[in-house]
Amino acid sequence: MRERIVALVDMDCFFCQVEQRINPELKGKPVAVVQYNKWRGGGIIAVNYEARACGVTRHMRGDEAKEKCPEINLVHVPSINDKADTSRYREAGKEVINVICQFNCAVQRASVDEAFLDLTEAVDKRIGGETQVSADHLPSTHVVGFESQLENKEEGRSEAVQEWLRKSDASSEDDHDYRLVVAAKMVEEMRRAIFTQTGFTCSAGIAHNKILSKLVCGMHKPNQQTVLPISKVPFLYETLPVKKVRLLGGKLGDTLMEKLGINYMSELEKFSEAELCQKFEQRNGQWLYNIARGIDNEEVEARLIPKSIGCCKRFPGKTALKTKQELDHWIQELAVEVCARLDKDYEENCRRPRNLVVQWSVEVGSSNSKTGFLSHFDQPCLARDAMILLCKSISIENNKVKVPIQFLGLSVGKFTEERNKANSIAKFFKPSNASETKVNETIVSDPPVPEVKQEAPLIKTGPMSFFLRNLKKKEPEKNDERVADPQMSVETDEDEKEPVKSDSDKDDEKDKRCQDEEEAEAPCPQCGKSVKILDMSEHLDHHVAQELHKELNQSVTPAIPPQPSTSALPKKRKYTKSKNQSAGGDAKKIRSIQSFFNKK
Ligand code: DCP
Repeated sequence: MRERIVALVDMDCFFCQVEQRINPELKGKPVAVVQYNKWRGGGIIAVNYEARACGVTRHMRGDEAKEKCPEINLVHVPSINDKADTSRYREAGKEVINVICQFNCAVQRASVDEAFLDLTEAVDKRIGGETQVSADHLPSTHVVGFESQLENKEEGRSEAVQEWLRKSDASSEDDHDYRLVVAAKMVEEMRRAIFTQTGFTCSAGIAHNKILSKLVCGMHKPNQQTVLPISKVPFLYETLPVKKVRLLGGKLGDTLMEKLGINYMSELEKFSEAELCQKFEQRNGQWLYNIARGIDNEEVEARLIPKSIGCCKRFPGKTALKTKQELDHWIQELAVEVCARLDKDYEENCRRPRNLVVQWSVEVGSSNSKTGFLSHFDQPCLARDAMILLCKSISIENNKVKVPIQFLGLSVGKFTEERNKANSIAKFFKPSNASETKVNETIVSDPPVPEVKQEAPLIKTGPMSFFLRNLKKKEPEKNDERVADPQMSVETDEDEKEPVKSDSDKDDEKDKRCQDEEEAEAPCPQCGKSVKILDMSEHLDHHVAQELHKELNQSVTPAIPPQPSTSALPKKRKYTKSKNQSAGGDAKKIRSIQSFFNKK
């Protein structure tokens, strides 16, 4: 199998660059972006490289930064109703993505300021017509394992790149390195285009997979890129602490180090696959065995829009939320932001979320979350549902919260596209030839769940718009390792940035959260059967289909095949054009319904 070529593009001190573009007077000066609050000048969330040179770091308070670097410019994140407004940074991130998309590769937005790119095909296409790549084409490239002894850094870098180019033979059968050479040239061009079109600089990591590209991306910052030839992985691993690897920054990394008694990635290679599987379960074991050899099969998932939309706020120290009213107030505030962003997202992407997640922390180092099924997208419903979800899980007596809340987050996710609105199952049965033709010509990969749900007679929403009443409580709750740092009062885009944790921690947390969300179950309001919340839409969809099926059966007579059990529901259904569907008529519609059920 030919090796994938993956790049990670990460903007340099992104929020600072955005502020410097707005106020060009700040260019070339030390700048930090501060999430302002009254305690010691607020918390710093981004520091530019000039300020870093003076010793200013993220997580310092504004006052501390001033002590370190008196000439520093502290720019406050804009806020609305005491809540950070990060929209200018998100918009700037989109501009960058638009430039990247000009380069015809699969792009996975990984956060507000970084994206993974799969350059495999683009590189293969280029190789056909590519003339020689010279060091001049790679003016900001570094190559792991190729270092020069020259004192002058730039001369040393250039000499090392030339050495790498000499060794990467385009004509050799093993052309892995040559493909990386071509990719490096392409990423140089892309980064130049990003700068020309947006004014922002970025850095990049180029390797054969996501984990490796992420590992090397930050090695030479700002405004540079680093390539990792596969043959140099052992060299890199020799001094690479286990916890630096994406997905190993959290609990798995700790357990790994403890159980195997290792500190560096190179030590992991000594363990057999069987040993690793026995100690860390099959899936983890195999993954560990592979990653110890620089192998990671995770694809770049072509995705330009976030998987979830959310926001959060910290309430450190004395500001912790102590009453039901305070909780209610902040849930309302968070819901305003989520809904505003949801509306915008709907306009841009025509999709609706299926679930709602409330997260909270009562102490540093602990985090809890609850997931509910979401059917209404307006602020009052979302806030009410979130409040119900939260109150089900925390202790409140006489309106007092037993253990004050230090962190609160709201997010919605598991989006369903409504692009095929006109093709909803309900409309499928409408006797309009025009709409029918349209339906028949469209391949629908995911049924348009929300409309159908609302049209279905039995699913009308009561005072609660999702199935909280009987939501199963998952124990224990304190396994979602998010750290809430009382020193920080940073609000971030839940999908995009975690305020206080390393990237690897973030990935681990996300995995855990996803797992929790996937496991949560609730009884179906129609048949009472316990169904995974994430499968609820599809399950309800099945009821809708049954209802429609029944209605139609009463008006027309053809035989209908037995209905399938809900467990036979596939994850995704494809409605393809069948011969029988080419013209209007009830009998033909019935045949379509039959095939709908038969496919299950
Ligand atoms: N961010 C945030 N809270 C954090 C971390 C980051 O709000 N705890 C925001 C500010 C950053 C942006 O996200 O500018 C991108 O974060 P990065 O971790 O990529 O860091 P920077 O882009 O600031 O710097 P670097 O050049 O080191 O990537």
